[in-house]
Amino acid sequence: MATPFERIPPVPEADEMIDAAFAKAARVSETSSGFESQQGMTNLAANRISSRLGQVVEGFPSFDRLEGFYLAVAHAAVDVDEVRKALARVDWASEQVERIADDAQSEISKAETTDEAIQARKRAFARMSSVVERVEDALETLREARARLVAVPEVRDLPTAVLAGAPNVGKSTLLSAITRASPEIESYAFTTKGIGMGHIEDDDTYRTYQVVDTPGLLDRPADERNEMEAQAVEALEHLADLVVFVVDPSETCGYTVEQQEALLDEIRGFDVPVLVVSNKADLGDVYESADVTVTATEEGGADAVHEAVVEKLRRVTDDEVSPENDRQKP
Ligand SMILES: Nc1nc2c(ncn2[C@@H]2O[C@H](COP(=O)(O)OP(=O)(O)OP(=O)(O)O)[C@@H](O)[C@H]2O)c(=O)[nH]1
Ligand SMILES: [Mg+2]
Repeated sequence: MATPFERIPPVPEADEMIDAAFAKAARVSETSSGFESQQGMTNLAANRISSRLGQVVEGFPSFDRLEGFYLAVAHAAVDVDEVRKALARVDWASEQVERIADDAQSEISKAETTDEAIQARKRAFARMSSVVERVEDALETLREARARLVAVPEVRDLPTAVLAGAPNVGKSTLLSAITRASPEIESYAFTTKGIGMGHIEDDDTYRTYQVVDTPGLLDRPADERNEMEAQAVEALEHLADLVVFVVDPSETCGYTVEQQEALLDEIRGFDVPVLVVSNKADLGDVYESADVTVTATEEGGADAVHEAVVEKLRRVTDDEVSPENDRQKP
């Protein structure tokens, strides 16, 4: 496993970070005394906090430098703008803590009594805690983002089908119906944010194909996407050898067939073949111009999609066999 996200370190709680730093600093007073001890405590606490905050910021990949699939999934997994703002605030806090320590150093050096030095150190600690507490909501955002990003599956150099369609049409249900669903996949396949990834074995050619579900990216019109999301869609388009577009003609998804068709028109603008699937056949409606009609929630109800995806992706790989698949041939 190697994704750009797997090394993001755990994001500490503000309280926990402050307590640990002050506890460590308190140990200094056991080895020195007077002004020196107050300065040592302040420095140590500030270094602990600012380096911890710095590790958080550096642990996240630079979203500008992400490419291809991982750029696309970053946007599907988290609100990248929100994460960047949170990172900027945590970075700010780290700098503030260092500045507070610098101010305290000069105050302590000017103190005339040990008591004044102690008071200056205490004020510095109080200011540090308040700065860190102030970014606890940013830390919370990063904690959630980390949980989602470390769960991003590794993308392999395999023929790839990408699921698209309005929200709630049954993309995630279809993904687990047509792929080898490992428990690991199941756990994030049904969340609204978070990537679905599954694999299909082609029993005739011994090749493996991957199917990707990126909730939130290919489910609304282009004019509702910001620039970075548009870039993410482009990356996804690049990754896809086939788009499986799911239509819900029952409209129980909350979108009219017309709205879904508008989205389909956009996807047809991609330079990628499209397989149109009419889902929720059990509810009695059919989308007439679909390539296949299925009921994803019924046992074996989506087999026709499985077969169509295999057939289409096999044609892709007949043209260009990827190195990874080549090795898997017996
Ligand atoms: N009746 C019926 N319901 C279905 C069928 N397929 C999916 N559903 C239901 O439709 C709802 C949405 O299904 P999901 O698979 O979560 O849809 P999605 O497109 O992944 O939704 P988002 O990830 O939110 O965009 C769920 O309640 C499913 O149980 C089907 O074939 N028939
Ligand atoms: Mg889904």
